[in-house]
Order: sequence, then C-alpha cells, then structure tokens
Amino acid sequence: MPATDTIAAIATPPGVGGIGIVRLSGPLALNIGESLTDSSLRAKRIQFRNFYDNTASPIDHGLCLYFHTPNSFTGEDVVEIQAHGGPVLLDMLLERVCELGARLARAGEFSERAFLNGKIDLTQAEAIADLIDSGSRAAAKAAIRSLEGKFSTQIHQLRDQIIALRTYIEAALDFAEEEIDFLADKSLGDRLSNSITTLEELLAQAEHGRVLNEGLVVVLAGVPNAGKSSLLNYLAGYDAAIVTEIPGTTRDVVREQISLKGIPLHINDTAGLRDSENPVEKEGIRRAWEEINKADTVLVLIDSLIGLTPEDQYIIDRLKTINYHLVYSKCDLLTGSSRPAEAELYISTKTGEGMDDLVALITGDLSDYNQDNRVFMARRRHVDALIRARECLLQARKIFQESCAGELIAEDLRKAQQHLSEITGEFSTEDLLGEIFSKFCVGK
Ligand SMILES: Nc1nc2c(ncn2[C@@H]2O[C@H](COP(=O)(O)OP(=O)(O)OP(=O)(O)O)[C@@H](O)[C@H]2O)c(=O)[nH]1
Ligand SMILES: [Mg+2]
Repeated sequence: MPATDTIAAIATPPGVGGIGIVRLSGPLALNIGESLTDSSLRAKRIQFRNFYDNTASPIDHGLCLYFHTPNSFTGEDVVEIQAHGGPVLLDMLLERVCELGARLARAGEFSERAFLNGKIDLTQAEAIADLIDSGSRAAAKAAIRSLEGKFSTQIHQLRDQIIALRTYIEAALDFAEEEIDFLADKSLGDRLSNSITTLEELLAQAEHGRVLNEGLVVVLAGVPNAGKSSLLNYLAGYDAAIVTEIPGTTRDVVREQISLKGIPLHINDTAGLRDSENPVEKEGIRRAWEEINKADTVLVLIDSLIGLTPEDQYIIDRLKTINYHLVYSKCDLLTGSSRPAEAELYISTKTGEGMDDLVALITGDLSDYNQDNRVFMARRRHVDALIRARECLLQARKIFQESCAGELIAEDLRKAQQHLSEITGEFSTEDLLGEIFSKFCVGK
C-alpha cells in the first residue's frame, strides 16, 4: 500500500559543509517543494531556486531536484533541496518543509519505502547501509556488489530451482491415482543434491561476506606471561597494551581493530588464565573466558622456553568446540634444538619470525578480499537463514532416500523456499523490518 504521508530529513551528515541536502518523499513532496521555492518544479531538471520561509523572506538558495513517482529512489515523488551545508540553516529548511505538510523521517525510512515499493530488495537495502559504513576498500567493493544485486540474483536462482522441484513433486502427488510414480524418478534425488551443493557454495560465500562485514574476532589467550599483549602490540603496530615481565599484567580486555589481507579483524587481548584469589584478576579472567567463548578463533599462546604445561593443557581442554590454534611465543629465546613436536607455529614479536605464517593461520581459507571480485556483503541473518534452508533441503533428501513421502518432501522444500525469501525480503515480518531499518541513520 503506498504511503500517504510525506517524510523529510537532512540527508547530509551533521556539521558544516559546502552543501547540505534536505530530502522529501511522499505524495506532498512536489507541492511542498513548489511552496518552498514559490515556483513550479519539473522532473529530471536541475533548478536553481530561492527557498522561502513563512514570511516569504529567503532562507537560502540552491538547487532543487524533483523525481516523479515511480522514477525515484523510494518509488514515490521525491524532492531534494541542495542548500548550503550549515546546521542552523538546514534545520530552518527542515522546519519549513514540516510546516508545509511533511513530517520528520524515522531512521532508514527512505530505504524502507524503497524496499516496500519494490525498488530494491532487503539485501540491497542492507547493502546501502553496509556500503556507507564500510571500513575498508574490500568491504566497500563487496557492498556495492550486493547493492547491484549479485547476492539476490544467486538467492533467486536457488529459490527457482527449489520451486521447480516442489512444483514437480506436487504435480506427482496430484497424479498419484494414475499410478505414475514420479517420485521413483532417480533424477529427483540428483536435483535435490544439486540444490544442496549450490546452497552450500552460496553459504560459504555469504560467510565470507559476513566476516568482511562484521570482522573476524580473534582472541589472544593463555597463561600469564605467555606473550599475548606483546603479540597484540605487534599486530596493532603500536603499544596498545601494557607489557611487563610480571605475570598477570593484563586485566581488562584490550581491543584493537586491524586489517589483514583486506579482512577486518577484531583482536582482543585478555588476562592471563590461572587460579587467582585477587578479586581484580579474577574478574579479568572471567572476562577473558567471556571473550574466548564469543571468538571466531582463539590463539592460545604458549611460552616456547617452558613448553606445553598442564596449565596450558587445562585451558586447551576447556576450549572444546571453539576454533583454536596453538602459537608458541618467544621463539627467539630458543637455542637451536628442541622445538616441541606438537607445535603448530613459532613466533617472536622481537624478531618477527613466524608472523607471515600466523597471518596465514588466522585468515585460513578466507581468500584475499582485496583481490577477490566474487565476495559480496552479507550479514549474520543471511547466513542463519541459509543454514536453516540447508537443514530443510537435507531433511527433504533424507525423506526422499528413506520413504519417498512426497507430501513431506514438498513441505520441507516449501520451508527452504521461505527461508531464502526471508533473505531478500519477499517473506518478512514487521519486526524484522523494524530491526533492520532502525539501525540506519536518518535521511538514508
Ligand atoms: N624474547 C622475547 N620476549 C618476549 C616475546 N614476547 C613477549 N616477551 C616478553 O615476555 C614477557 C611477558 O609478555 P606479555 O606480552 O606481557 O605477556 P602476557 O601474556 O600479555 O602476560 P599477562 O598480561 O601477564 O597475562 C615480557 O617481558 C615480554 O617482553 C618475544 O617474542 N620474545
Ligand atoms: Mg598481557
């Protein structure tokens, strides 16, 4: 249903600048723009105008652009007023357009209208926010690929495959009395398997996109004095954390953001793990475990000179399902021979030895995002929906192999299709939309 009210917002960031833009969208946009400029406005023209207040005295002058529905970002009538970029002046303009019948837009409301009017799908709307917020060139490139629809297209292709399968099975069910056993058709199993393979490839790509968006969380853990803070400082390139030879130096979690091979990383240094009665240290250790449990990867630092001790082993045993790597620190102190056989990696923050291998270990199978032109931006909710869709397809294939119960297979395919539609927004709830668009900034 088209919106009946007209929204307005300052679309440029707060502060002073050469140009400031007030944006209007909705059925009254043209009317308000014409009253503000006391002139008629034509679509697709750049028009120089005065902007007047309610006593007909000019507030400012500048450019006015009018986009006629549906040929605008939101799909509605849109007017953009480009004035000078002063906060007081823009407030006066905003106040004036509200007097003339607009209301202040909520965060993300322009993009939400673009989505509701079918101009963009949900992944594209999210890509706009991600493009604006992108913290690296690789992230910006991935976001523009999503905005261009690269991600949505792949979701649609997969969904079409699933719809075709479902239609086939439902037709088979309708013709059941005619004793044509469509479901015994071997190719059905192959088609299901193909869809699962396609989905898994898409899931892997989406997971890369999520990492690029949110960053990989790497936690440095280990016993006191293992060299965690030294490693943080080495990676950050400056003395972010205090380093001393006294065990138990770090208490608070020290967070740094860096980028390796175009992949944004959150590196969190934590308190050395040991039994302690000191309440401050105990709290530090509790926080350390909290970080460890949320990590994508944990680097467990072990002092090379000391080797793997029962204390280290106790920490490793507690990691259970968490993805971790053993990193032997201070290897510059090792004289010649005995490097522990179980060591995955030796590093030294004094000489830089092993650091290239450490980077390779952290970034693992993630490709170099600066070079990779296939990565698109994705969010955790997309990855979650793809995982749920995969479960449904796996379940459908299991039923096909075990019992060929057509109704059940069709039902699982329907659910898989629904999960995919959640990603692009063909199937969405008000709560989900509220959650997504409220995180946008006003004017977007
Ligand atoms: N030779 C050498 N010494 C190192 C290296 N890394 C750390 N150290 C020394 O080891 C000691 C402890 O280093 P930290 O980085 O503070 O260790 P930590 O794991 O953060 O210790 P806590 O915060 O107490 O848990 C310091 O004296 C460092 O200078 C290294 O690669 N080579
Ligand atoms: Mg430390």
